[in-house]
Amino acid sequence: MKIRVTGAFLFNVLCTISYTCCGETVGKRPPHIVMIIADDMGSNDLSYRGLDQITTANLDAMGFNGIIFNRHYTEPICTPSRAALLTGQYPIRLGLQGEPISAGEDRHLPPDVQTLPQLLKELGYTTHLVGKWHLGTARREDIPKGRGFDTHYGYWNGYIGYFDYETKSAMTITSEVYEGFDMKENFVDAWKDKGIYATHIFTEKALDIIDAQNKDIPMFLMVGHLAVHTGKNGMVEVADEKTMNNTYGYIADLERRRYVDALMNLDDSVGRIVEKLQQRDLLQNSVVIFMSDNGAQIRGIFHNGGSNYPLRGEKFSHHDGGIKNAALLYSPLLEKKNYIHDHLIHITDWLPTLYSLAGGNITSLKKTDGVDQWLSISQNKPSKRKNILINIDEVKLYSGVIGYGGRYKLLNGTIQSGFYDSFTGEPQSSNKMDYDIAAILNSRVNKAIKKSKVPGKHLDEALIRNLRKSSSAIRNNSKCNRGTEKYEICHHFCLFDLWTDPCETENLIRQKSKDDIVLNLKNQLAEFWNEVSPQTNKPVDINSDPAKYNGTWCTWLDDEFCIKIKTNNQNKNCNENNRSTSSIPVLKL
Ligand SMILES: *[C@@H]1O[C@H](CO)[C@@H](O)[C@H](O)[C@H]1NC(C)=O
Ligand SMILES: *[C@@H]1O[C@H](CO)[C@@H](O)[C@H](O)[C@H]1NC(C)=O
Ligand SMILES: *[C@@H]1O[C@H](CO)[C@@H](O)[C@H](O)[C@H]1NC(C)=O
Ligand SMILES: *[C@@H]1O[C@H](CO)[C@@H](O)[C@H](O)[C@H]1NC(C)=O
Ligand SMILES: *[C@@H]1O[C@H](CO)[C@@H](O)[C@H](O)[C@H]1NC(C)=O
Ligand SMILES: CC(=O)N[C@H]1CO[C@H](CO)[C@@H](O)[C@@H]1O
Repeated sequence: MKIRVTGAFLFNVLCTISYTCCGETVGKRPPHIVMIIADDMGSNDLSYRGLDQITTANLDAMGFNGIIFNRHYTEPICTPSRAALLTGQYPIRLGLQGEPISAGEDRHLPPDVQTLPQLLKELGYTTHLVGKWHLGTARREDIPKGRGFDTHYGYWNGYIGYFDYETKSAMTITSEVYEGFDMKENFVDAWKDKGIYATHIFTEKALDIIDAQNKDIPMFLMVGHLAVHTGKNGMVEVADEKTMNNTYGYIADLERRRYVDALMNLDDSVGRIVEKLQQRDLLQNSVVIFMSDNGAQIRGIFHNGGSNYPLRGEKFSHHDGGIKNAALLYSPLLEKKNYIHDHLIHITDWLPTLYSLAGGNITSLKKTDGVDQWLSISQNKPSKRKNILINIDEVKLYSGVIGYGGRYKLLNGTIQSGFYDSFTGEPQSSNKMDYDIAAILNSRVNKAIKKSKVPGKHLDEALIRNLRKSSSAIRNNSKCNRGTEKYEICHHFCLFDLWTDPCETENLIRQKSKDDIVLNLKNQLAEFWNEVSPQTNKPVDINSDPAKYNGTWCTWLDDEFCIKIKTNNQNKNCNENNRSTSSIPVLKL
């Protein structure tokens, strides 16, 4: 109760200030911000991009009513991407540029770094995380409530089973695999919810938060869905197999069928969230953002059946299939809507963009690699961003930069001899379905937007077909249709012209005419190399063993609140490990 009063008080102070001082924002209330993140979703997997297998009606409707980002870059893997999103800094500043954090590994966001929820809280927002965290769990101060979120319902580590909420980790020293429950309502184990499909429980919790929101206080709600990451036994789990078979039986590849079913549940979740915002009368002052944290994983551990077609590469890769990901935004505050945003934008840009939109003064931010993109987004103006550091992994020795306003990409090395660099995933157009325009018009998102009576164009068939055609134009790029032909792997330096060759089929590094460009990009990249803060990766800590904590992952370095009940899981896990080491989905790059 006390916190609410403080929030309302802060908001009133802020409101007064904005009435007297802040130019454009006079009289306006800070918008509600809702951010929905998909896990390992491919850029080809939403139907607005030309996919002819399903119609992701809610997400398509969100993009068509708002904005579809065509050059939205993230990091190539989960922990770095989420760190960049929440801090507005390149992961090399945080030591988080390498492998994702393992369960039981003592690694986290640096304590002094500002996070988006912390900053928004200072501006009077209530801040909520539902779903995935994956930015440190060893101490209470490392988890969401310690890093700026008022509430968290969800999991702390990289992924869980969709029903049993268990996750595993390989003890680095003994190489045993430990398993524990990882679903928390703040600090309390959410045993009562075990068995409910993860996408459903996260949706329910998000709706509860919107229902309970005081309308006079701005809200930041981040929903980190488990979908469409793999769950138990390295598979994407579905809500109900029979329904899946009935609905998507026309998709022969069972892995793909599962993925599609999980994705359609995610699409429905977005529909319900936007619908609830409208029902609560919050939508007309909201910014709703959807994105994937990185590209789909096509091969190797955690492969999920997603597709980045026709972009080259997948999760982990510095090619665009790993980093140029699906992203959408809907907001009545946009001055221009219904368009494809083709300007350069990076995941670090959200922090300054949203902070500023919320009434913050970005010159007071301690440090950011992000750029305030609101003008570019809201008015379809060129981006102020000229380059992007893709990432530098100084341990695996691969790095890359994009310069010249997004045109040229320089890569320096790869991982696993290019294992992740060639596959795009299937076009997924073999099961040709008619694009379901009616489903989009009748989607929860489209109906909610119509009902909210915000001035602007309503979707119709012509507008939908037009936008879809523009956003899937890349499928007709002649260079992009070279099938599964092997491309040159970037063992050392490579240069690509992303404007003429968006699928990165031709390495231009040996072209004399490109020498200046190469030199310039090498200099930019070398500068970033000088700024790398070394990776803080640690072995998985044997003391984190869930067997000590009633079979749960807990904040083991700060365990006064952990349930200290020993289970006999330790032996069980050892045996399991012995039986099936090769099929256990724990990450080893
Ligand atoms: C769904 O279909 C797959 C393959 O066609 C089959 O193996 C599986 O048993 C089916 N599941 C159910 C519940 O019918
Ligand atoms: C933002 O902060 C800077 C530096 O603290 C200050 O000079 C500037 O006047 C502030 N701008 C606004 C609009 O308050
Ligand atoms: C791609 O080319 C085909 C055949 O020329 C054409 O029918 C289709 O409209 C084109 N698609 C796009 C997105 O330009
Ligand atoms: C390229 O990568 C190597 C490590 O493989 C590194 O030593 C070198 O500094 C990098 N050069 C540039 C220009 O990024
Ligand atoms: C311990 O775990 C069981 C599930 O295995 C759960 O039902 C029980 O509530 C837990 N005990 C405590 C004290 O949290
Ligand atoms: C068959 C097999 O893999 N056995 C292993 C089971 O685990 C113990 C201890 O970790 C190993 O020593 C065995 O080799």
